[in-house]
Amino acid sequence: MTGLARAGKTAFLTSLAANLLAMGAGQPTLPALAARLGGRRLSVSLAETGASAIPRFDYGAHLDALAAEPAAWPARTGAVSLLALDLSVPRAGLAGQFPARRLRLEFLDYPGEWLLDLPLLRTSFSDWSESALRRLENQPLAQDFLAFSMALPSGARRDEALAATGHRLYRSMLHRLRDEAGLAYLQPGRFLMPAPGPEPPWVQFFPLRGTGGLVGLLEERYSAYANAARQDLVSPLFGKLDRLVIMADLLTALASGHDGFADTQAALSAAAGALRWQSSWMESVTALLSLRWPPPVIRRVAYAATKADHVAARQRGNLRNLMKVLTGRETEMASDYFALASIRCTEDAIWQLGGRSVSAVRGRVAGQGVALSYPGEVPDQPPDNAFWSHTFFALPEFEPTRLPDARRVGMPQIELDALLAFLLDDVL
Ligand SMILES: Nc1nc2c(ncn2[C@@H]2O[C@H](COP(=O)(O)OP(=O)(O)OP(=O)(O)O)[C@@H](O)[C@H]2O)c(=O)[nH]1
Ligand SMILES: [Mg+2]
Repeated sequence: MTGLARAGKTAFLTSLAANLLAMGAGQPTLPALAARLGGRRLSVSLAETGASAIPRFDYGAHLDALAAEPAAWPARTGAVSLLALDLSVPRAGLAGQFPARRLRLEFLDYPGEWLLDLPLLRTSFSDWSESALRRLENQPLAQDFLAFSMALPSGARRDEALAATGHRLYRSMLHRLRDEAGLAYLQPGRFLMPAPGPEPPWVQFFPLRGTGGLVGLLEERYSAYANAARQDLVSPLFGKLDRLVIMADLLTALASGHDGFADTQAALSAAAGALRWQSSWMESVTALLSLRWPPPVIRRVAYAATKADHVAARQRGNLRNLMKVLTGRETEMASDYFALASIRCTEDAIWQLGGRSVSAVRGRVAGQGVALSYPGEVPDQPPDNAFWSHTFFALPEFEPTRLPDARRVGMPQIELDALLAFLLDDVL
């Protein structure tokens, strides 16, 4: 389960756990999944941690935050974590007389920043430097770093202190681009979200054009970084992945304007492009390393545009289609597209705006109480220049619905049920 930073991954896992557990207890929380099961009743429990080395997803803390007065959204995620559920699924049809099938579902909350390291595994240092530097050219927040790299003599000699200074400037610029400019297409991802444990010295690199001793040093470090990212991917943890949910908050990207949207679009297409070759690439590497056959391959991908409760039902078809246009490519994986709200905070409402009725939503906006919102027309294609010339697309930030009873009755959602029915279709 992955998505760019702030895409809504933690909210998704929290809602998924609460709703599956409540469904197992007989609540009608996930209608599309129930329809797929055709009357068979799931039993669901949180799996034991056992001797697992991966931190567990803090389901309890996130539910407590949503149950508190006032309710709060889950905190920003700082590391990889795992949600594991044990399911028992009665068999369908004539096989119903055989014992129920037992499944363990493991969901990995994979930091969005790391998704953008996948394309690096296939890119040389000089190609990466070229494209990274080109993206920074007109970026005001990059001026300190760019001034430093311009001032370096061409063919600069191998110098660890210079490498460290450049790295420090580059990395603090990445942080500002994410936190102040809201950009997502930022590489390398582990500069923003470090891997656990002490940081190896080879992280100290930055993009630089040309040749010479310093470039040689940076290139060696870049290769070491790419190797470490590759090792992570073939570790037992990732080697077991066989389906994927990719999330993006396209509504916020639309509201952030032309440049912000272009950045999200580029980041998504880089990540989706890396996934296209991932299956064939992983296949050979995992087979080689583990002498296992057949190696697991990603066979199902769900693409979800999140926070879809910001727009009324009539607009969600456009949102789904926009996600499809931005990521859709021919692959041998089964894929589907969703307009998802993991934790629905609004209801649809009709609003009289400038003398006409529009399909709006109603929810609690921080500092304003209950308010109506119509963010504007969601485009079903990447918008053209005419779209950006109006500033009518605006998004409020809704407070989470307070959910004191989610452990028992689950929580309101949009299309989370359909997404799960697709993702698990073959095992159900
Ligand atoms: N209205 C609404 N807002 C949501 C929903 N899901 C997420 N959000 C908003 O998006 C923010 C980020 O959600 P998270 O689930 O923390 O996102 P994340 O992808 O885990 O973020 P990082 O861990 O920082 O990468 C939340 O704090 C909410 O403001 C949803 O279903 N509806
Ligand atoms: Mg998170």
